[in-house]
Amino acid sequence: MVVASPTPVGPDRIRPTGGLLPVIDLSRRRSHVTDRILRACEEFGCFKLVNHGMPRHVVANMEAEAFVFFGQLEPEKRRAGPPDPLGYGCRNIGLNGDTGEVEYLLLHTNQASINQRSKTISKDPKKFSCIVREYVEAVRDLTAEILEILGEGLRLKDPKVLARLVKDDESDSVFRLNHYPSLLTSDNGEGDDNNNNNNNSRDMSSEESGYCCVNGDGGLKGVIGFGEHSDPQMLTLLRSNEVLGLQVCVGEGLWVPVSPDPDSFCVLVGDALQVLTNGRFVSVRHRAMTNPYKSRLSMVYFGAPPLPARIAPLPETITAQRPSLYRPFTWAEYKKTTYLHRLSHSRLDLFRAE
Ligand code: GA4
Repeated sequence: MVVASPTPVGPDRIRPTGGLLPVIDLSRRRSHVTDRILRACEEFGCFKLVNHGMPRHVVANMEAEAFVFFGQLEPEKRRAGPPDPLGYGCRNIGLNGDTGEVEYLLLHTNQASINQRSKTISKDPKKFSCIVREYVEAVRDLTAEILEILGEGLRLKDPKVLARLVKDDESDSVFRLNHYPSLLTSDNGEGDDNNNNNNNSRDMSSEESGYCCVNGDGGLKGVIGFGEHSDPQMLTLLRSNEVLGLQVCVGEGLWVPVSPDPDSFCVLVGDALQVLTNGRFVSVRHRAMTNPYKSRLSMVYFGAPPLPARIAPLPETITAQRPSLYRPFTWAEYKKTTYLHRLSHSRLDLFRAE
Protein backbone atom coordinates (compact mmCIF):
# COMPACT_ATOMS: atom_id res chain seq x y z
CA MET A 1 0.00 0.00 0.00
CA VAL A 2 1.32 3.43 -0.94
CA VAL A 3 0.32 5.98 1.65
CA ALA A 4 0.42 9.72 1.97
CA SER A 5 2.54 11.31 4.61
CA PRO A 6 0.09 12.50 7.25
CA THR A 7 2.29 15.48 8.10
CA PRO A 8 0.29 18.67 7.57
CA VAL A 9 2.04 21.30 5.47
CA GLY A 10 0.01 24.27 6.64
CA PRO A 11 -3.55 25.43 6.21
CA ASP A 12 -5.11 24.82 2.85
CA ARG A 13 -1.84 24.00 1.08
CA ILE A 14 -1.74 21.45 -1.68
CA ARG A 15 0.89 18.75 -1.85
CA PRO A 16 2.20 19.07 -5.37
CA THR A 17 2.36 15.36 -6.10
CA GLY A 18 -0.57 13.07 -6.85
CA GLY A 19 -1.29 9.39 -6.54
CA LEU A 20 -0.51 9.14 -2.86
CA LEU A 21 -3.63 7.41 -1.67
CA PRO A 22 -3.76 3.72 -0.76
CA VAL A 23 -4.17 1.67 -3.92
CA ILE A 24 -6.14 -1.55 -3.56
CA ASP A 25 -6.03 -4.25 -6.17
CA LEU A 26 -9.29 -6.16 -5.93
CA SER A 27 -7.88 -9.09 -7.88
CA ARG A 28 -5.42 -9.93 -5.07
CA ARG A 29 -5.97 -12.53 -2.36
CA ARG A 30 -9.06 -11.77 -0.22
CA SER A 31 -7.25 -11.59 3.14
CA HIS A 32 -4.72 -9.16 1.68
CA VAL A 33 -7.50 -6.99 0.23
CA THR A 34 -9.56 -7.05 3.43
CA ASP A 35 -6.69 -5.93 5.58
CA ARG A 36 -5.79 -3.07 3.26
CA ILE A 37 -9.31 -1.80 2.66
CA LEU A 38 -9.93 -1.78 6.37
CA ARG A 39 -6.78 0.23 7.08
CA ALA A 40 -7.50 2.66 4.26
CA CYS A 41 -11.02 3.34 5.58
CA GLU A 42 -9.66 3.90 9.08
CA GLU A 43 -6.68 6.05 8.19
CA PHE A 44 -7.88 8.01 5.15
CA GLY A 45 -11.57 7.30 4.61
CA CYS A 46 -10.75 6.63 0.97
CA PHE A 47 -8.66 4.58 -1.43
CA LYS A 48 -8.12 3.94 -5.08
CA LEU A 49 -9.55 0.69 -6.40
CA VAL A 50 -7.91 -1.05 -9.36
CA ASN A 51 -8.64 -4.33 -11.17
CA HIS A 52 -12.20 -4.06 -9.93
CA GLY A 53 -13.69 -6.16 -12.71
CA MET A 54 -16.29 -3.66 -13.86
CA PRO A 55 -16.75 -4.22 -17.63
CA ARG A 56 -15.00 -1.50 -19.66
CA HIS A 57 -17.84 -1.11 -22.15
CA VAL A 58 -20.30 -0.33 -19.34
CA VAL A 59 -18.11 2.54 -18.18
CA ALA A 60 -17.33 3.72 -21.73
CA ASN A 61 -21.01 3.74 -22.75
CA MET A 62 -21.95 5.78 -19.70
CA GLU A 63 -19.16 8.26 -20.29
CA ALA A 64 -20.13 8.67 -23.96
CA GLU A 65 -23.78 9.37 -23.01
CA ALA A 66 -22.66 11.90 -20.42
CA PHE A 67 -20.54 13.79 -22.96
CA VAL A 68 -23.44 13.81 -25.43
CA PHE A 69 -25.71 15.27 -22.77
CA PHE A 70 -23.30 17.96 -21.54
CA GLY A 71 -22.31 18.79 -25.14
CA GLN A 72 -25.81 20.06 -25.89
CA LEU A 73 -26.84 23.68 -25.84
CA GLU A 74 -27.97 25.12 -22.52
CA PRO A 75 -31.74 25.23 -23.32
CA GLU A 76 -31.69 21.54 -24.22
CA LYS A 77 -29.91 20.62 -20.98
CA ARG A 78 -32.29 22.77 -18.98
CA ARG A 79 -35.16 20.52 -20.05
CA ALA A 80 -33.79 18.06 -17.46
CA GLY A 81 -33.78 20.64 -14.66
CA PRO A 82 -33.93 22.55 -12.41
CA PRO A 83 -32.57 20.17 -9.79
CA ASP A 84 -35.31 19.50 -7.23
CA PRO A 85 -32.70 18.25 -6.05
CA LEU A 86 -32.70 15.58 -8.80
CA GLY A 87 -32.23 16.59 -12.43
CA TYR A 88 -29.91 18.95 -14.29
CA GLY A 89 -28.20 21.72 -12.38
CA CYS A 90 -25.65 24.31 -13.34
CA ARG A 91 -23.44 26.09 -10.76
CA ASN A 92 -26.03 25.89 -7.99
CA ILE A 93 -25.44 23.07 -5.53
CA GLY A 94 -28.07 22.04 -2.99
CA LEU A 95 -30.72 24.40 -1.67
CA ASN A 96 -28.79 26.84 0.48
CA GLY A 97 -26.77 29.02 -1.85
CA ASP A 98 -23.68 26.89 -2.56
CA THR A 99 -22.23 27.31 -6.01
CA GLY A 100 -19.35 25.90 -8.04
CA GLU A 101 -17.97 25.79 -11.57
CA VAL A 102 -19.87 22.63 -12.38
CA GLU A 103 -22.90 21.39 -14.24
CA TYR A 104 -24.43 18.08 -13.30
CA LEU A 105 -27.16 15.51 -13.65
CA LEU A 106 -28.39 13.99 -10.43
CA LEU A 107 -30.46 10.80 -10.69
CA HIS A 108 -32.08 8.43 -8.24
CA THR A 109 -30.96 4.87 -8.97
CA ASN A 110 -34.49 3.52 -8.80
CA GLN A 111 -35.30 2.20 -12.29
CA ALA A 112 -38.74 3.82 -12.55
CA SER A 113 -37.19 7.17 -11.71
CA ILE A 114 -34.41 6.72 -14.28
CA ASN A 115 -36.95 5.81 -16.98
CA GLN A 116 -39.03 8.86 -16.19
CA ARG A 117 -36.09 11.30 -16.04
CA SER A 118 -34.54 9.94 -19.23
CA LYS A 119 -37.41 11.41 -21.23
CA THR A 120 -36.18 14.94 -20.55
CA ILE A 121 -32.49 14.06 -20.66
CA SER A 122 -32.01 12.23 -23.93
CA LYS A 123 -33.37 12.18 -27.45
CA ASP A 124 -33.18 8.40 -27.15
CA PRO A 125 -34.53 7.86 -23.61
CA LYS A 126 -34.67 4.05 -23.92
CA LYS A 127 -30.99 3.87 -24.80
CA PHE A 128 -30.03 6.37 -22.10
CA SER A 129 -31.95 4.59 -19.34
CA CYS A 130 -30.57 1.23 -20.42
CA ILE A 131 -26.99 2.51 -20.28
CA VAL A 132 -27.56 4.13 -16.88
CA ARG A 133 -29.17 0.93 -15.59
CA GLU A 134 -26.21 -1.18 -16.70
CA TYR A 135 -23.75 1.19 -15.06
CA VAL A 136 -25.70 1.60 -11.84
CA GLU A 137 -26.23 -2.15 -11.43
CA ALA A 138 -22.55 -2.89 -11.99
CA VAL A 139 -21.32 -0.15 -9.66
CA ARG A 140 -23.90 -1.12 -7.01
CA ASP A 141 -22.65 -4.73 -7.10
CA LEU A 142 -19.09 -3.51 -6.75
CA THR A 143 -20.10 -1.30 -3.81
CA ALA A 144 -21.84 -4.27 -2.19
CA GLU A 145 -18.71 -6.38 -2.68
CA ILE A 146 -16.57 -3.75 -0.92
CA LEU A 147 -19.11 -3.45 1.90
CA GLU A 148 -19.10 -7.21 2.35
CA ILE A 149 -15.32 -7.22 2.56
CA LEU A 150 -15.57 -4.47 5.18
CA GLY A 151 -18.19 -6.47 7.08
CA GLU A 152 -15.79 -9.42 7.17
CA GLY A 153 -12.88 -7.20 8.19
CA LEU A 154 -14.92 -5.72 11.02
CA ARG A 155 -15.82 -9.28 12.08
CA LEU A 156 -19.52 -8.52 12.04
CA LYS A 157 -21.77 -11.42 13.07
CA ASP A 158 -23.60 -10.90 9.79
CA PRO A 159 -20.85 -9.69 7.40
CA LYS A 160 -23.41 -8.94 4.68
CA VAL A 161 -25.46 -6.51 6.74
CA LEU A 162 -23.86 -3.41 5.17
CA ALA A 163 -23.97 -4.75 1.62
CA ARG A 164 -27.68 -5.58 1.97
CA LEU A 165 -28.51 -1.93 2.64
CA VAL A 166 -27.31 -0.82 -0.80
CA LYS A 167 -28.64 -3.93 -2.57
CA ASP A 168 -32.12 -3.41 -1.16
CA ASP A 169 -34.70 -2.59 -3.88
CA GLU A 170 -35.71 0.42 -1.80
CA SER A 171 -32.15 1.70 -1.45
CA ASP A 172 -31.97 5.49 -1.69
CA SER A 173 -28.70 5.48 -3.66
CA VAL A 174 -28.10 8.27 -6.16
CA PHE A 175 -26.00 8.64 -9.26
CA ARG A 176 -24.39 11.87 -10.31
CA LEU A 177 -22.69 12.99 -13.51
CA ASN A 178 -20.51 16.06 -12.99
CA HIS A 179 -19.07 18.11 -15.82
CA TYR A 180 -16.41 20.66 -14.97
CA PRO A 181 -15.95 22.70 -18.13
CA SER A 182 -12.43 23.89 -18.84
CA LEU A 183 -12.05 27.56 -18.05
CA LEU A 184 -11.11 28.25 -21.66
CA THR A 185 -14.22 26.78 -23.22
CA SER A 186 -16.83 27.58 -20.60
CA ASP A 187 -19.07 30.60 -20.80
CA ASN A 188 -18.73 31.03 -17.09
CA GLY A 189 -18.53 34.79 -17.22
CA GLU A 190 -15.34 36.41 -16.08
CA GLY A 191 -15.79 38.02 -12.70
CA ASP A 192 -18.73 35.85 -11.76
CA ASP A 193 -18.72 36.96 -8.17
CA ASN A 194 -21.77 34.85 -7.49
CA ASN A 195 -19.43 32.04 -6.69
CA ASN A 196 -19.23 32.17 -2.94
CA ASN A 197 -17.05 29.18 -2.32
CA ASN A 198 -14.26 29.55 -4.77
CA ASN A 199 -10.93 31.22 -4.31
CA ASN A 200 -10.48 31.92 -7.94
CA SER A 201 -7.65 34.03 -9.03
CA ARG A 202 -8.10 34.57 -12.74
CA ASP A 203 -4.55 35.73 -13.47
CA MET A 204 -3.47 32.16 -13.49
CA SER A 205 -0.38 30.56 -14.87
CA SER A 206 -0.60 26.85 -15.38
CA GLU A 207 1.09 24.36 -13.13
CA GLU A 208 2.29 21.11 -14.54
CA SER A 209 -0.46 19.38 -12.65
CA GLY A 210 -3.00 21.18 -14.80
CA TYR A 211 -5.59 22.58 -12.44
CA CYS A 212 -3.59 24.91 -10.28
CA CYS A 213 -2.86 28.53 -10.65
CA VAL A 214 -0.35 30.62 -8.80
CA ASN A 215 -1.67 33.56 -6.87
CA GLY A 216 0.20 36.68 -5.89
CA ASP A 217 2.02 35.26 -2.88
CA GLY A 218 3.16 32.16 -4.72
CA GLY A 219 0.68 29.88 -2.96
CA LEU A 220 -1.31 27.44 -5.03
CA LYS A 221 -4.93 28.32 -5.58
CA GLY A 222 -7.43 26.60 -7.80
CA VAL A 223 -10.91 27.29 -9.05
CA ILE A 224 -13.41 25.33 -7.03
CA GLY A 225 -15.70 23.14 -9.11
CA PHE A 226 -17.42 21.46 -6.17
CA GLY A 227 -16.62 22.75 -2.70
CA GLU A 228 -15.34 20.92 0.35
CA HIS A 229 -17.78 18.43 1.85
CA SER A 230 -18.23 14.86 3.04
CA ASP A 231 -20.77 12.60 1.38
CA PRO A 232 -23.81 11.82 3.55
CA GLN A 233 -24.30 8.25 2.23
CA MET A 234 -22.41 5.05 3.13
CA LEU A 235 -19.92 4.58 0.31
CA THR A 236 -19.13 6.60 -2.82
CA LEU A 237 -17.55 5.17 -5.96
CA LEU A 238 -16.18 7.91 -8.18
CA ARG A 239 -14.71 7.44 -11.61
CA SER A 240 -13.39 10.31 -13.72
CA ASN A 241 -11.84 10.84 -17.10
CA GLU A 242 -8.08 11.39 -17.23
CA VAL A 243 -8.29 14.99 -16.00
CA LEU A 244 -6.98 15.90 -12.56
CA GLY A 245 -9.37 17.65 -10.17
CA LEU A 246 -10.44 15.56 -7.17
CA GLN A 247 -8.71 16.33 -3.89
CA VAL A 248 -9.17 14.66 -0.54
CA CYS A 249 -8.38 16.10 2.86
CA VAL A 250 -6.09 13.74 4.76
CA GLY A 251 -5.31 15.95 7.72
CA GLU A 252 -5.87 19.42 9.05
CA GLY A 253 -5.78 21.53 5.90
CA LEU A 254 -3.76 19.00 3.92
CA TRP A 255 -5.33 18.39 0.53
CA VAL A 256 -4.07 15.51 -1.58
CA PRO A 257 -4.83 15.43 -5.30
CA VAL A 258 -6.16 12.08 -6.45
CA SER A 259 -4.37 11.13 -9.64
CA PRO A 260 -6.95 10.64 -12.37
CA ASP A 261 -7.06 7.15 -13.75
CA PRO A 262 -10.09 6.23 -15.88
CA ASP A 263 -9.61 2.54 -15.11
CA SER A 264 -9.86 2.96 -11.37
CA PHE A 265 -12.44 4.11 -8.86
CA CYS A 266 -11.85 6.44 -5.99
CA VAL A 267 -13.79 4.94 -3.08
CA LEU A 268 -14.86 7.37 -0.34
CA VAL A 269 -16.33 6.60 3.07
CA GLY A 270 -19.52 8.57 3.72
CA ASP A 271 -21.12 9.88 6.91
CA ALA A 272 -23.54 6.96 7.35
CA LEU A 273 -20.67 4.44 7.31
CA GLN A 274 -18.76 6.52 9.84
CA VAL A 275 -21.76 6.23 12.17
CA LEU A 276 -22.34 2.52 11.48
CA THR A 277 -18.72 1.81 12.40
CA ASN A 278 -18.91 4.09 15.47
CA GLY A 279 -16.29 6.40 14.03
CA ARG A 280 -13.81 3.64 13.21
CA PHE A 281 -14.02 4.62 9.54
CA VAL A 282 -13.81 8.30 8.71
CA SER A 283 -16.02 10.03 6.20
CA VAL A 284 -13.49 11.90 4.14
CA ARG A 285 -13.81 15.55 3.19
CA HIS A 286 -13.13 16.16 -0.47
CA ARG A 287 -13.56 18.75 -3.19
CA ALA A 288 -13.12 19.10 -6.94
CA MET A 289 -11.10 21.72 -8.78
CA THR A 290 -11.62 22.70 -12.39
CA ASN A 291 -8.91 22.38 -14.98
CA PRO A 292 -8.05 25.49 -17.03
CA TYR A 293 -7.49 23.54 -20.23
CA LYS A 294 -9.44 20.29 -20.16
CA SER A 295 -12.97 19.56 -19.17
CA ARG A 296 -13.39 16.98 -16.47
CA LEU A 297 -16.17 14.46 -16.22
CA SER A 298 -16.88 12.40 -13.15
CA MET A 299 -19.47 9.66 -12.67
CA VAL A 300 -20.32 9.22 -9.03
CA TYR A 301 -22.41 6.54 -7.34
CA PHE A 302 -23.49 7.21 -3.75
CA GLY A 303 -24.50 3.96 -2.05
CA ALA A 304 -27.25 4.65 0.49
CA PRO A 305 -29.64 2.59 2.63
CA PRO A 306 -33.45 2.71 2.23
CA LEU A 307 -35.08 5.83 3.70
CA PRO A 308 -36.53 4.07 6.82
CA ALA A 309 -33.26 2.23 7.61
CA ARG A 310 -31.94 2.77 11.13
CA ILE A 311 -28.44 4.19 11.23
CA ALA A 312 -26.61 3.59 14.50
CA PRO A 313 -23.22 2.17 15.51
CA LEU A 314 -23.24 -1.61 14.92
CA PRO A 315 -23.06 -3.55 18.23
CA GLU A 316 -19.68 -5.07 17.27
CA THR A 317 -18.16 -1.57 17.10
CA ILE A 318 -19.28 -0.55 20.60
CA THR A 319 -17.01 -1.41 23.51
CA ALA A 320 -16.55 -0.26 27.09
CA GLN A 321 -13.56 1.79 25.94
CA ARG A 322 -15.48 3.14 22.98
CA PRO A 323 -19.13 3.64 23.82
CA SER A 324 -21.57 4.65 21.13
CA LEU A 325 -20.56 8.01 19.67
CA TYR A 326 -23.84 8.64 17.85
CA ARG A 327 -27.53 8.51 18.64
CA PRO A 328 -29.66 6.38 16.32
CA PHE A 329 -31.49 8.04 13.46
CA THR A 330 -33.11 7.03 10.19
CA TRP A 331 -31.52 7.65 6.82
CA ALA A 332 -34.56 9.81 5.94
CA GLU A 333 -33.87 11.98 8.99
CA TYR A 334 -30.21 12.38 8.09
CA LYS A 335 -30.95 13.12 4.44
CA LYS A 336 -33.41 15.84 5.44
CA THR A 337 -30.75 17.40 7.67
CA THR A 338 -28.18 17.49 4.83
CA TYR A 339 -30.50 19.63 2.74
CA LEU A 340 -31.06 22.08 5.60
CA HIS A 341 -27.38 22.96 5.71
CA ARG A 342 -24.58 24.21 3.52
CA LEU A 343 -22.34 21.87 1.58
CA SER A 344 -19.36 22.14 3.94
CA HIS A 345 -21.37 21.74 7.14
CA SER A 346 -20.14 19.10 9.62
CA ARG A 347 -23.64 17.69 9.96
CA LEU A 348 -22.56 14.50 11.76
CA ASP A 349 -21.89 16.62 14.85
CA LEU A 350 -25.64 17.13 15.16
CA PHE A 351 -26.08 13.38 15.74
CA ARG A 352 -23.46 12.82 18.43
CA ALA A 353 -24.58 10.93 21.53
CA GLU A 354 -25.12 13.12 24.59
C1 GA4 B 1 -22.99 15.70 -1.46
C2 GA4 B 1 -23.02 14.27 -2.05
C3 GA4 B 1 -23.99 14.11 -3.22
O1 GA4 B 1 -23.43 14.74 -4.38
C4 GA4 B 1 -25.36 14.75 -2.92
C5 GA4 B 1 -25.11 16.23 -2.68
C6 GA4 B 1 -26.33 17.11 -2.45
C7 GA4 B 1 -26.73 17.83 -3.74
O2 GA4 B 1 -25.88 18.22 -4.53
O3 GA4 B 1 -27.93 18.03 -3.93
C8 GA4 B 1 -25.94 18.08 -1.30
C9 GA4 B 1 -24.56 17.58 -0.78
C10 GA4 B 1 -24.45 16.18 -1.33
C11 GA4 B 1 -24.45 17.59 0.77
C12 GA4 B 1 -25.20 18.73 1.49
C13 GA4 B 1 -26.43 19.21 0.72
C14 GA4 B 1 -26.94 18.09 -0.15
C15 GA4 B 1 -25.86 19.55 -1.63
C16 GA4 B 1 -25.97 20.20 -0.30
C17 GA4 B 1 -25.62 21.44 -0.08
C18 GA4 B 1 -26.36 14.43 -4.00
C19 GA4 B 1 -25.80 14.36 -1.55
O4 GA4 B 1 -26.52 13.43 -1.25
O5 GA4 B 1 -25.28 15.24 -0.62
